[in-house]
Amino acid sequence: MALPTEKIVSDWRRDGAACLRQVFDQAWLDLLEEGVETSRIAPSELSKDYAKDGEGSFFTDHAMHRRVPQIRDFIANSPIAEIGARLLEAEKVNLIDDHLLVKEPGTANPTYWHQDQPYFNFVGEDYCSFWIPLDPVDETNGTLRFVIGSHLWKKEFKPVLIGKGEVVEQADKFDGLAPDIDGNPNDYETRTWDLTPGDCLAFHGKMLHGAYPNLSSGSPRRAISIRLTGDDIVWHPRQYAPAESDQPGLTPGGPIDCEDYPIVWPVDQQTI
Ligand SMILES: O=C(O)CCC(=O)C(=O)O
Repeated sequence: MALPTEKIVSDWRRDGAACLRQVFDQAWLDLLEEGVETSRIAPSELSKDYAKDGEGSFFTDHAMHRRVPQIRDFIANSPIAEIGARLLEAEKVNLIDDHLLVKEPGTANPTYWHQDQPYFNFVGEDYCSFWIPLDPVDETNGTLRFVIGSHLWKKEFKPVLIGKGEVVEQADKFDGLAPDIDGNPNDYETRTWDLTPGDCLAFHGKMLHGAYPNLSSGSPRRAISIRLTGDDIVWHPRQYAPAESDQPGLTPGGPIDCEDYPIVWPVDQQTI
């Protein structure tokens, strides 16, 4: 197993995103693919399709590990939890969400620029999303885009619906809207990576990121974002967040351990 090197850890702390090459072998990818296809056949009530006018499909769903054994198995037993612990330099790692993001060929929706953290019921810095593609991806079929260093701006922007760009108006206590990155390309350093299955992208919760549309004619882009947190994360309910913000067992400012946010690392303390 290829754990992140010290250089990768320091790159991701500095830049807010890093590419981890060939961290999942074919057996893990096969299991994940089986889980993703099973999830797509039986979507949950949290699923959405953002495609404009029914052209193509930008399908999303959440928390598949609760109902799809292969996804649970991947999160509990593949290298992902240890990679998360290494990158977050954490004693304990919780799973916050597993988020399916499938952009079919011929889908004009970009993924709008956003940060992840404002969608979730917690605050802290030790948050990392691992975006794991099951297909080769590049700019033509929807690879991710990042604004390098934006996780250090000390700003949190209002969340938007990622496939539509509509602002979540209820979310009022933020630093306004994300800046217009594409309208001012010289003002921001953006970065993308081409990926093959086995690679993944790791990025911070306050990292401004988006993705290209999938304008290819025949290259699907199936990906799952596994979102992990480390030691400094505390409960901070936000009523508009899509995840359950009513957790009677949790106290604002206290730890997030509960059934919805299971421990995945260390292995002997797993509650997933
Ligand atoms: O897959 C995409 O298009 C967007 C992914 C994303 O924004 C995320 O995983 O946080």
